[in-house]
Amino acid sequence: MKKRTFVKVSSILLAGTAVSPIIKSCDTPRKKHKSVTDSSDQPSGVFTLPDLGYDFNALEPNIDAMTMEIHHDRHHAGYVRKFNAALEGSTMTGKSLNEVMAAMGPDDTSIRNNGGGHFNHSLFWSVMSPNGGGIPSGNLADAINRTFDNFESFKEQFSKAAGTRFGSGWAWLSQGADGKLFVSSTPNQDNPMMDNVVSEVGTPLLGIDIWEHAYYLNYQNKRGDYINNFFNVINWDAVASRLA
Ligand code: MN3
Repeated sequence: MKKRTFVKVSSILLAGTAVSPIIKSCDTPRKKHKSVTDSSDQPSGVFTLPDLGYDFNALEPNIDAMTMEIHHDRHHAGYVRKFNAALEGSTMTGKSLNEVMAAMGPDDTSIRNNGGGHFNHSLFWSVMSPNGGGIPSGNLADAINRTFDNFESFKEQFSKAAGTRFGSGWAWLSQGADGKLFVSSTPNQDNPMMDNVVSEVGTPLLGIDIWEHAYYLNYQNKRGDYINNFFNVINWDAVASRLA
């Protein structure tokens, strides 16, 4: 099958099977973290693969269609499936995704890896857009300038965190409980929501997947180019909407 046909057919298949769009979280002041997906509409213990919200090829040339399709339909779908299986019969059944992130311990291996995988990828799709790029404005720009002096300095720090992570993992821009922003990096599928796992805890606003499956088809070993081009697709409005 030709690549174009393949992508088109797959998009139709995806449209038919995706069951839960990424829903912007509502503000609940007592919550420590903002949701990536609104867990209130999901049955207890049953998490679903969110729709991308754009076509597989929509982020080209920055991220290629084949990578997006495999990443979403196979990698993320696999995390969701294994996460649901791991939750069955566990004490975390019935908790929201945010609650699971906060409650899990370092030894809850399958929930940590697959629940983290579900949380991280749901956020990742939502902070990218075919109309992305540019620089943030408003409150987010102010917060970035307060913490990092200016956007370029933030970009440098974020890119360094992503570029120097050894092996697989993520780099993050997060907001701590004190309201301040910080950049961090986590291995594997860990994230700053995991209170009992990571040292720098906060609400992730922006995350970049730096597993090789996120870029290797197009960029091979040039992780730096992938990180740089990721900035062309960042949906800063979506990032800003996650600020407390
Ligand atoms: Mn990934």
